[in-house]
Amino acid sequence: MLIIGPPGSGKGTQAERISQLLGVVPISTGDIFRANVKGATPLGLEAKKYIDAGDFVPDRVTNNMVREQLTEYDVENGFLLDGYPRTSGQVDYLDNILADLDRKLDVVLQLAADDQELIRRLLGRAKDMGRSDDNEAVIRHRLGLYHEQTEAVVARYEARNILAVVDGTGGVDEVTRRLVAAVSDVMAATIPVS
Ligand code: B4P
Repeated sequence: MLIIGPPGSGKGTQAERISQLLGVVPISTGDIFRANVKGATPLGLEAKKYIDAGDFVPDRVTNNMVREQLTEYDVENGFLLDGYPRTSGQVDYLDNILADLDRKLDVVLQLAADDQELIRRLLGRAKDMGRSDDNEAVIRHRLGLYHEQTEAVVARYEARNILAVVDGTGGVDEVTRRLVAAVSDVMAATIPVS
C-alpha cells in the first residue's frame, strides 16, 4: 500500500496507525531522511540541503534508498510506503522494484485537505517541534511541488483503479476509521465475482 497526500495532510500520523492495525511494515522516506540528517550520515548530509529548502531529494538518491528498504525488510505480509513515490520517475522506479520482488500494489490511499488547513497544521507543528522545513515560505514551496508533481502520481494510480481518496479533515481517529474502510473497499472490489 501507499499513502500519498500534501505536506500536513496527516500521512505520518496515519501511516503509523494503519501499519499497526493491518500488521504491515511502515516505510517513510521523510523519517528515514530525517534520521540520516540527525546521524550526520553521508545520505543525511546530501538530503539536508534539499529538505531544508522544501525541495525533493533527487530521484537517484531516494529510489536507491527505497529499493534497499524494500529488499532489507521482510515485507512478505505487506508494506505501507509513506511519502514515496512523489514524482512520475519514482512511480516507474517503484514499478521496477516491485516487479523484481514479484510484488504488486493493492491500494493507494490519498489523504485530502485544503491548503489553508495544511498551512495551519504545519505552522502549528513548527511551534511544537521546530522542524527545519516548517516555516511559511518553505511550506508554500512544498505545497506547490505537491500540486505540480505529486498530483500527476495520484492520477497514474487512479488510472489503475487502485486509488481511494480519503477526507483527511476531522479528528485523527475519524480519519483512521475512514482509511481502514477505504482499504477494505478497494480490496473487496478486487475479489472476482463467481
Ligand atoms: P515528509 O516527512 O514526507 O513530510 P511532509 O510531506 O511534509 O509530510 P509530513 O509527514 O511531515 O506531514 P503529515 O502529512 O504527516 O517529507 C519531508 C521532506 O523529505 C520532503 O519535503 C522532501 O524534501 C523529502 N522527501 C521525502 N520523501 C521524498 C521523496 N519520495 N522524494 C523526494 N524527496 C522526499 O502531517 C503531520 C501534521 O499534521 C502534524 O503536525 C500532525 O499533528 C497534523 N495532523 C495530522 N492529522 C491531523 C488531523 N486529523 N487534524 C489536525 N492535525 C493533524
